[in-house]
Amino acid sequence: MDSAALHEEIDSFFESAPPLKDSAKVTDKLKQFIEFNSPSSGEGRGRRVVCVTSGGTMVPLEQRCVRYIDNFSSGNRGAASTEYFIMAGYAVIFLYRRGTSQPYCRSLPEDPLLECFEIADDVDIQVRQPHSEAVKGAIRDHHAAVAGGLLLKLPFTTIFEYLQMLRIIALSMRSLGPYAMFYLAAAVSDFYVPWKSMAEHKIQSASGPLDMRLMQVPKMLLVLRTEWTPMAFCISFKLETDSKILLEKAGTALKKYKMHSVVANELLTRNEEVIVVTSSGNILVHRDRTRTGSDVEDPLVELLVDRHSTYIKTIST
Ligand code: 9Z3
Repeated sequence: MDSAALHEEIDSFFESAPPLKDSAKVTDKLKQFIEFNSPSSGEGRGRRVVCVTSGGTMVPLEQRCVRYIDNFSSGNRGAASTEYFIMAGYAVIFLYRRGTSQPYCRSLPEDPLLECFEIADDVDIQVRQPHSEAVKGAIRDHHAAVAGGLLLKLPFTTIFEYLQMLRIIALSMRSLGPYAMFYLAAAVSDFYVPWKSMAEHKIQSASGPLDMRLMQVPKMLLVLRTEWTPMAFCISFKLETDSKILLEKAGTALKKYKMHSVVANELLTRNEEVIVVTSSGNILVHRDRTRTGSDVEDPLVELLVDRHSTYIKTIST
């Protein structure tokens, strides 16, 4: 596809998307967060800022949505990576799917409110003993990150919200030059129903089998990389279930979208190992199997932070 056709598709995607609720509020929050952490900030923070995307995007089939198509992602990759980026000194814009895994909450049980707390003497709420350390740690670390201006959390649900927010974030991060990084771990829909041609009301099953034509979601990665934030360090992810095609697909994405690296992962082994595909070769990264509870995101983020440092040095000389 040539560039004019891609731009036309992207424009038509955004024009037909339902307007983002709270877009002025989101832009305002971003402005403050980026100014606070910017290298040129009077407050002298000068932190690198990474946008971590996390969770799957949802494609509604009806405007008053009862049915939808979803992309699988628990959000664990994004949540864990956010913690490691903050530990490495980055400020993180966490663009996440509502209801998916959150930074600092990964070790809590599935229903933390009901499982971690109990009523004491019919009056006070207290933490149940087995969860006490995990709850304290989560509250302390999360509070430190948010109050310290290191973590901004922005939720999305649909593919329309995700791409509109990603564009706003990218345009806001432009001023950071090479200190900006994108870590695009969200599982993004490939097909969608344009808002204007979508049924308003619940599709009726009495009308028989459903025929539906889905449009291809325009690939925004190249535009993000070359136009929205041309100086940012960009990492995308490639997910496949068939190992035979994974590396080839990741290599194609690297070139086609001019990414600095593509992290290739297979669905079944994604928590054990990933392969970082770069123009100078592939690097296998796996979790430290000698430590129980270790994360693959720990060495992965370490490697990417290192590469980001080299990138900043190359750009500034
Ligand atoms: C990934 O490949 C992520 O690593 C996972 C993480 C979604 C597998 P979990 O959230 O899993 O920890 O459960 N994300 C990218 C998937 C994706 O949609 N990539 C696009 C593609 O493959 C490119 S942007 O076409």
